[in-house]
Amino acid sequence: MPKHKLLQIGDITPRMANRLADNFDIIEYFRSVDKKKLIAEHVKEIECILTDGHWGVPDNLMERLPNLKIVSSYGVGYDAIDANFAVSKNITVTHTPDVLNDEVADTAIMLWLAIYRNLIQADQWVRTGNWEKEGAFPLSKTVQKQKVGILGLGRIGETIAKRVKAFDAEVHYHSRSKKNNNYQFHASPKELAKNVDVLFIITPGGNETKHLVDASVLKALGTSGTLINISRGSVIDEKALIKALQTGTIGAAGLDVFDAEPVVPNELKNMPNVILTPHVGSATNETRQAMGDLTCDNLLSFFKTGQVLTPVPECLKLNVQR
Ligand code: 8YV
Repeated sequence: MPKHKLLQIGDITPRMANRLADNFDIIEYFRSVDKKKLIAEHVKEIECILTDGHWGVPDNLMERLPNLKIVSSYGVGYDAIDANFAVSKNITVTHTPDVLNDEVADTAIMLWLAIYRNLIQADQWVRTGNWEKEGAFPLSKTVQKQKVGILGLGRIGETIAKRVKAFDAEVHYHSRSKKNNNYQFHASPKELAKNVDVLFIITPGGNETKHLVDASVLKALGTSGTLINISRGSVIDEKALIKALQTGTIGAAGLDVFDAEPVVPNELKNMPNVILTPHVGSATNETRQAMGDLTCDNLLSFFKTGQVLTPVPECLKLNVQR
């Protein structure tokens, strides 16, 4: 059987390359110096794309590949892929939901605890010898019995809610619709922010949620409020966030995602009340392996059975599954 030509956008792990080796001929897109030539050479043969949440599918590639049947993305967020366009061309799009819920929720909790308990400063206190020179580290703030807000109560949001219950939190949320649970629903991000001590952002990225957290939401969160973003940089108006942190409109922020990753504004890097991580929400060996396996399984299953395991909702709605 001839192998299927697969356009690989972004990096894949050796395990993924191994799993695909028997069935796919991998054409590396981003490593190629002359991308135009590469595409021209293979334009009619490319049947599938393997990408990730960061790179998505750039440069109208879907439009230019007449034989493209499936885009399999290594990540749950697919805002960098135009899924509606894909569906209109009968191209299936898959992603990796669920297998990363626990990891991303853990990252959110890690940032929260690190901010409230001043983890970075405490570490510095020991390393710089301040413990010996100055004595005990200043007292910090407890995470117990806080009012916790979750913006986007999807699969990962629910997982965060479960975790914060262990800290006796009062859980508040805003989502597109009210859910059947014991958490307190708020009709807008602003109302949610007004009623909580810490606000976790875990709504999908994309045009619908662009700058959902703007200056007015930050003002509502208030001077002692903490913001944790583990979704997409685009959900927050980053300029407004920098201003809110500089002026004390909000208290602190834990940020795993940014507008122009991997470039992070210097203003954020220079603030002591901010903790920054380089988009590592799902980045453990175990979870990335599960995500990689699911990314490959979707491709393998598609070409074997015509079905995929985890299509994006747009594909389900329009029933393009073969
Ligand atoms: C990945 C993510 O970092 O799943 C997502 O949506 O943002 C992350 O888990 C991303 O897919 C890049 O590999």
